[in-house]
Amino acid sequence: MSRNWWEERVVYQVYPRSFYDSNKDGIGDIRGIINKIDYLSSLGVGAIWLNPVYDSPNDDMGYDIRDYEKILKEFGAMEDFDELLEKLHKRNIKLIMDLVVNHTSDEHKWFKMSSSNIKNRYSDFYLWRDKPNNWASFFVPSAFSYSDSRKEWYLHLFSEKQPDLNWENSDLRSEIYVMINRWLDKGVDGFRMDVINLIAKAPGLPDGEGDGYVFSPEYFAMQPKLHHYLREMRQTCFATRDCMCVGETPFTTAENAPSLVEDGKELDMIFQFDLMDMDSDGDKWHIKPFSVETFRSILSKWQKTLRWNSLFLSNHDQPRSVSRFGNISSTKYRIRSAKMLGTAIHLLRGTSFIYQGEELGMANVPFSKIDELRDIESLNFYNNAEDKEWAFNSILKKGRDNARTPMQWNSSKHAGFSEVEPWIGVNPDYNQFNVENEENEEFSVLNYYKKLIKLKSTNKIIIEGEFELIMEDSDSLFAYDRVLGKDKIRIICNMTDKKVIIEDKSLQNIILDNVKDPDLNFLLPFEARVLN
Ligand code: TEU
Ligand code: CA
Repeated sequence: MSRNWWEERVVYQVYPRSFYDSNKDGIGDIRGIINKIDYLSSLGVGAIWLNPVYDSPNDDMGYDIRDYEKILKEFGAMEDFDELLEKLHKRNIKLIMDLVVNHTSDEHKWFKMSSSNIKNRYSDFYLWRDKPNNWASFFVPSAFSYSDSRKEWYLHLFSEKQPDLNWENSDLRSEIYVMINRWLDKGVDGFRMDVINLIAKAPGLPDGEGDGYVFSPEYFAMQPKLHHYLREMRQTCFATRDCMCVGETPFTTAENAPSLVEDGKELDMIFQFDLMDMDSDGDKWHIKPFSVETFRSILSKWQKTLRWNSLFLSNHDQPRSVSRFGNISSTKYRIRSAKMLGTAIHLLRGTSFIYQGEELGMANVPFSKIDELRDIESLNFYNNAEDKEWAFNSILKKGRDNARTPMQWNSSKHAGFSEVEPWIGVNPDYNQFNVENEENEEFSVLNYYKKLIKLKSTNKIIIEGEFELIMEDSDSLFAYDRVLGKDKIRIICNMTDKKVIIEDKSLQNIILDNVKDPDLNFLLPFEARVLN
């Protein structure tokens, strides 16, 4: 059987606002990405996932779309987008767009029409009620807001400027499919589908159980109707095209996730969040310490559950992985643990997603006051918190802006991202961790990632091999074999700051290692080794 292209290409996620500013307004833009195609190509990645570039008032940094057919002015024009797509394709790099269809902006023309008190085609495009239920939203206390013009309440799982669409309305669904097909006809290679498993809501929007506002995923995630919509969408938009659909699907479990991917009639793969939730105690702001056992058991469970996984440790919603799962107490450990984490995750079976800056070992940002932050989620959380000091500390560890500061290109002012003050401050560590330095430093995280990407996209065993967990009783190691027929590659990662003796030395040939003179008898702190 021939492989799908996404089974042998590594995806690189570009957050356009923070990638490269080409026109000196402090905001990254599409021309900026075009200017950096040589860099993308030098990484060896085979596809780009672009965070939303559509017209938006940016209440939630582009996840509140005002017009699906227009490019955000600050990012450029449709001609720039077309040029980007053409130039990426010339370099054999595919382009995946973000598809945000659980909600739109309240400034979208559909919502403006829908909130009118005169009945029209758009009246039922959103979820209107004469009184709110008790659901809590992701970003604000209540998931309902009142429309003064329509004199009714509308549902918004995210901010009040992100009203949820009513997928039961077939006119709405048709409009969305037409829009998707227009982008596909342009030549884009697929979509990362924002919270796609939330589009179907429980009929009647029943109250969640509990007092006050209750976060109620049992009524808004993974509802039975979801499968009908996804099948219809695939049939109408994707079935005859060679494109990739990855669903962002919070609240999926090993029990229900296969229903989204296993028969190939809905999605190609999903992002599930077990790893991202492993250090949360209740909600994301209450933090639990990292545990190797939990890390290992989550990954091995998913490797066994799905035929094909999406593999990631970071994205634009998550703190930097090296600060979270690695060790940044010294430069040496930071560099080594960044490489170790990349090895642990990206050599598993599935499609690797690398978030911009991960390949440099970019770390969390030492924000010093709340007005340095830009993210609606962090700002709302802080403003509603009683204990501000605790809230700020949680934001330092888990806030989304940790991932959203400018890409670090070189040691010049603003990290070479822009010639003017950027929309969000640069991480002060840019003097050391940046593309230019790391290109010139043989043992940099960047040069290691290039090797990793090459191995991931060219080695048959790494692409196709089965996953087998090994050394499962170790309290320091995450180790596994990738097995194809009688061929085997072994990956051993020391996730702790202690040296670990290796007992099983059945494989002797080191293909890749993140320390200079590896010793087959032991692993140094945060050492990662690939053997055959
Ligand atoms: O994120 C949705 C999501 O699953 C949330 O749990 C997300 O993790 C959020 O950041 C909480 O920390 C997607 C997008 O990736 C995110 O940027 C958007 O804000 C959100 O949808 C709404 O469109
Ligand atoms: Ca710009």
